Amino acid sequence: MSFKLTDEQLMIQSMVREFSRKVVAETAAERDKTKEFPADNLKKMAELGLLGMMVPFDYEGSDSDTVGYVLALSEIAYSCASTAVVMSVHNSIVCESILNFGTEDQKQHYLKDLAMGKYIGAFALTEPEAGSDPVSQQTTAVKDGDHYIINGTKRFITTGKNSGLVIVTAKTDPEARHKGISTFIVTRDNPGLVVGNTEDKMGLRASDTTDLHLEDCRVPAADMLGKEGEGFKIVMKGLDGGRIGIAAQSLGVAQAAFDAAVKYAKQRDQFGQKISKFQGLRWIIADMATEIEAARQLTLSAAAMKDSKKRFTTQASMAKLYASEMVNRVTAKALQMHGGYGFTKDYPVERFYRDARVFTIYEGTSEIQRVVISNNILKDKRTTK
Ligand code: COS
Repeated sequence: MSFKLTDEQLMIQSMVREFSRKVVAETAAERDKTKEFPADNLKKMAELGLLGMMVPFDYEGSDSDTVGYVLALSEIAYSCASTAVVMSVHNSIVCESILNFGTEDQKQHYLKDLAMGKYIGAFALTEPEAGSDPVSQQTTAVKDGDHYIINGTKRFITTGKNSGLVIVTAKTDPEARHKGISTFIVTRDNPGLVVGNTEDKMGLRASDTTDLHLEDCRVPAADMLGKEGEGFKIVMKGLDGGRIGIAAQSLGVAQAAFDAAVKYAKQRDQFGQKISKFQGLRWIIADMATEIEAARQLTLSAAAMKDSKKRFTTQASMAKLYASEMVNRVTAKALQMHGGYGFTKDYPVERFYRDARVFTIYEGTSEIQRVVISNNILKDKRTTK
């Protein structure tokens, strides 16, 4: 499959590139130090329509396709990976899940506000003892009249503190496995939604990652997303789209590291010449560029497959696996090319290197992506009994 971007996709790319490099880039290094949440970036991104990118116009979105979204997200990640992960979870998982599974009422009440950026969305699946294996989650939702009462603890929740709405998974039938899980929309004003510990992370430091405690959290039955017992499929479908988002973030950070490394190699003199003249470095540059291009094609291909409404689970996992592993290789090489300077905060590559590290971990580790890809090829399995 080859890609000729449409005029609209090219327009999105160039508009977001300009915004990202002028506005988002300006505060990225400082935010990495202070861990300040990028609320001001997000406010401006809402004005540009970047917080409801794949949401139809009818629900105040930008009605972009996934390819356009991937291009935009990579551009934001190029300047600030912390801002990009907030944008990714909000668009890829939260908006998309409500769009795909929400009732008309939920779309009117929540999706419109999300798309306009009135608040940011979060997605609470992971628990202290349930990461790669979400079926083993302990959070429960018990029916009580026209409400459900949710109790449990969620862990590593992106935008756990700064979101206005959280999609929460819970077991409505603790005895059942996949079919015992349901999803709920829980809003910030719910007194039973309590923010716990905020992680002190190696990278993506301006994006808050927190525990969320659900303490007798009463949620109207009307705020269940999808049907009872449908939660696992909603989550898996959401993660399929989310994984394309992580691939897009990987592309953006890799491109930033690559551009920084090329610039440095053309400026730095050693042994009486620019270090870009040395064949050893030129081969590294060639390998980096090739890997970035391969990841770009995989990511755009997964996005195009999603846009064509075909099942894209395998392609999303392939893109996520390859792009997230690629960005870790590329940022490590870019840092190495900077020599001792790469190890300092005077150059941005050390931030890129730290930010990229989690990409092979969140929204499904590389190992889980390999499980998904091989399961779909072999189709003879269930990983768990
Ligand atoms: N889209 C729609 N439905 C899906 C799906 C998808 N991508 N993946 C699975 N399903 C459905 C299956 O069709 C199956 O339905 P039936 O019971 O009706 O047949 C059901 O879900 C169970 O699927 P499966 O047997 O594949 O589930 P497993 O428990 O074997 O595990 C893995 C699947 C391991 C792949 C899954 O648990 C996973 O992705 N884990 C990682 C979770 C993750 O990313 N965590 C990070 C937290 S988010 S930061």
